[in-house]
Amino acid sequence: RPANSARSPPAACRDPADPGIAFGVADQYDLGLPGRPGQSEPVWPETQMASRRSSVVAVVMGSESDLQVMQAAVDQLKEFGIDPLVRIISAHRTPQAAAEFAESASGNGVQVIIAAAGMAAHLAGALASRTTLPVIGVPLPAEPGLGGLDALLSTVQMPAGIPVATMAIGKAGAKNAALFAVEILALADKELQDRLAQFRQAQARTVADKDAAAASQTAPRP
Ligand code: RP5
Repeated sequence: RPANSARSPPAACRDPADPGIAFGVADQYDLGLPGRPGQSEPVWPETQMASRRSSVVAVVMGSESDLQVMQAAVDQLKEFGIDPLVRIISAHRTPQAAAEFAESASGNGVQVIIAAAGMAAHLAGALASRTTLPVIGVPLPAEPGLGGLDALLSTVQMPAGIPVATMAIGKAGAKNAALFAVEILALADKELQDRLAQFRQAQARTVADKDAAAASQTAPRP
């Protein structure tokens, strides 16, 4: 099959008549969510939110306030040619949407779910409990909160039987979640394997260049 087929959801997942929930980078801060200033009515009723555009990777977060950190995951995925489905779904505020999303994700072409939340961060576990897709959790340092330790423990301490692959708190975790998702997809995608190898090489080169620059500044003068 084509090298990039793992990154294209089945045609049946796309709804050309309704691209409304296709949160891309361009409209990331115009989510049309209930309660946004200037918008009196919900754009997407909770129980209809799970049926729109799809992608092989879904980046789900508990609040719009998480987007600033989770943009790192979206950007990293895009660097690998993956345009993720971005959703704002709360395990506590919109539990029905969380259930519907998780239960329909696989059928909609999603292969990996990245779930990020702060405070009592049950989102990743709540989604994982309703799907057998791999779920990668990103604990976030929400305010007011405990600096992300609250979310870390809520995300990582899953009972046996429902795993969540938990990343570091915050931006590093967001970026690593994207890379981990790419690594999962790369198992069946040679092109992604090659891109991952290039990414590692470029990363190592950057560190080596910085090392050389630092060494040259601290070298003893003749
Ligand atoms: C969590 O509560 C969200 O994931 C967010 O990190 C935190 C605070 O949410 P907001 O009050 O900013 O919407 O569910």
